[in-house]
Amino acid sequence: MAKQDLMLLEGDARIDAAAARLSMTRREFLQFCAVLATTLGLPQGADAAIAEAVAAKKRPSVIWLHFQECTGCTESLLRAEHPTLEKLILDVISLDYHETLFAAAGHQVEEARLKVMAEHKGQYVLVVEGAIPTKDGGIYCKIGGKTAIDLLKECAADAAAVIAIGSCASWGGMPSTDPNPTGAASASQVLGKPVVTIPGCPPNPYNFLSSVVHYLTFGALPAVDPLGRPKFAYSRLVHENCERRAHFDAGRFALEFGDDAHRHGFCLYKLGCKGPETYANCPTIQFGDMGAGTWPVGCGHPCIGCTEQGIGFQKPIHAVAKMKNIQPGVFLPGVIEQKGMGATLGSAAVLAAVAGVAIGAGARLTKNLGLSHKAEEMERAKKAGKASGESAEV
Ligand code: FSX
Ligand code: SF4
Ligand code: F3S
Repeated sequence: MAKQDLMLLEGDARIDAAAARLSMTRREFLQFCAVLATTLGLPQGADAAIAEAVAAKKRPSVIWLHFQECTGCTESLLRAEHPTLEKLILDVISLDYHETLFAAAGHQVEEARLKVMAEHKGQYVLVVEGAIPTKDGGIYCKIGGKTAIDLLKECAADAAAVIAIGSCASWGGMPSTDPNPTGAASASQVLGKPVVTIPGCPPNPYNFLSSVVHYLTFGALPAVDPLGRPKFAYSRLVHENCERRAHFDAGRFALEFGDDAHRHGFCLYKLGCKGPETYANCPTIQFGDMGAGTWPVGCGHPCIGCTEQGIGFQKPIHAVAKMKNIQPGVFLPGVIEQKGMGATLGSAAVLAAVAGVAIGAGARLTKNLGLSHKAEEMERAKKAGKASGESAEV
């Protein structure tokens, strides 16, 4: 049984060994386990349980299948800028079959897969990357003479758990975009049963790592929503935790890529940001461990809703999002007031306070969007009037 306190791991040589394997100090390793526990929303003591599980090195055998996709899921795991992430993933799992990473080829690889399946019957974890073409008997994706449909069913039959990684395997993703010429379907559709899904194109490697660590620590994958998505990662809208949310609430929007508002880091809603209808933790965990701002909106591009079926690769990029939740965000970063356009912070605060109390959040939203129209007019007037070449205030 896992020890409930980090103090109890004091002097445990396995912790030092695990830290050394990952090129971390003992402190960094324990801190990392604490971060994973927090990401997973686990109670006190879970950090010690995670540290003990990772240190014990009981790595589940993993068979990783590739179907219709770009291999971005694998790339995002392995090309993570933080070397620790890749090391950790390969340390907590035993990646026994992976078509992209295998040095061997052909019959040798097929034999390896069958061997892993026989030796770890009922115990291995099956990871599925890519959609499965179902049209015309599944002939549009064949590996070793077998269709993706047959391979998936064969490997899933004796798996302890199935994880669909990326939007393609989770709900069809890009290959399933209209008119879906190959009949691309999700792993769960082909298997006819729910599987754990980690959508995103690519998905965030931390969400995969956290799910696997949960499995390693507690012997089960994390709690999921009705779409099979781990709740710890997909229960909040991107819009709820977006660093530009204060601009949205203040009615300050970029109207064109490269305009002053865009350069000032204002909200991208009017450029088609799908954050208000997309569930994902991108703004909180970000990508690549490169520091603040390393996620689509942080880089100045609207969220395209890559995790959401019916939005990513389906809804036009310029189409404005449907507002699913207009409650204030959990975390609202401050706004550095910029000169020139939009509402002042003071006026936005008064508006928000008055409107929030008196006419409710829905009306407040309407007001705020109205406020932006004023800003739009000002922006247009400014553009029409000003000589080109004038530099923006950034
Ligand atoms: Fe690519 Fe994976 Fe997108 Fe799909 O990611 S990053 S097309 S979700 O299956 O390789
Ligand atoms: Fe962020 Fe997009 Fe929401 Fe604006 S609309 S606050 S850019 S998620
Ligand atoms: Fe995808 Fe939007 Fe996150 S495009 S990566 S869900 S910010």
